[in-house]
Amino acid sequence: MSELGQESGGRVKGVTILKPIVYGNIARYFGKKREEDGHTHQWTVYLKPFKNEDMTTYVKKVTFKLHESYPNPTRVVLKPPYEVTETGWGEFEVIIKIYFNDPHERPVTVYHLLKLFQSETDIMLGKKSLVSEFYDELVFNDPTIMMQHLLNGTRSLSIGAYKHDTDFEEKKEKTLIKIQNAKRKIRYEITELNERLKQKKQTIQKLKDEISKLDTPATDITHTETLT
Ligand code: SLL
Repeated sequence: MSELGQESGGRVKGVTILKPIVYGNIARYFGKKREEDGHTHQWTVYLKPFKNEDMTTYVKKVTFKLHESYPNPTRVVLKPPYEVTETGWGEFEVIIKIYFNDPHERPVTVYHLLKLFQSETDIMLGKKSLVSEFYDELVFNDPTIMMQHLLNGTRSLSIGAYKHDTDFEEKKEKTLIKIQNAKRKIRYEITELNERLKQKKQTIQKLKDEISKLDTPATDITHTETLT
């Protein structure tokens, strides 16, 4: 009862629900610049569940804000697949905003840098299209009762795991190794800096000692001078 009291605003305190997502874009080069508009690529920007679930249970709509050079840049997608397909010539940041079925739940914004141009190696490997996608998680803290029901009531779309272009398990391991290496490097740098700090402190102390040795006779001189 107290958990749902007026003061809690109808929220279930202490509950956190995670919804893993994948967002990104695929792009395909035409092979040449199109004469009529100078466009070079077709691309699709998307948001999808990491797991195989029906997001419509809790998602009301997803908007994709494109570069201003596109007609009506804010594209609204009411049902899956949450995606926008376009053609163009340049890369820019797409602002993806996710709205929920419970109006008390604030929309979540995700930023994606639309990628069109392949790396040299990919071109040499003869890859025709590229994928630039990322794993993330929607985090619902202290959800409303309605939202809790919606989030827990998602249905699986089909049997079997969702297949992504990116091997996120591999990416996870590689990222973990990168983080561990970075940590090691930082630890080493901290030790180095601490060692230098220690030496500088010793130098300071040495100089202070020398100053204080000089200080005593100096006062005497001043004294003498004032006396004369
Ligand atoms: C750039 N800052 O200069 C970016 C902007 C905009 C890309 C890229 C639209 C083409 C159209 C299009 O490709 N815009 O429909 O006019 O690289």
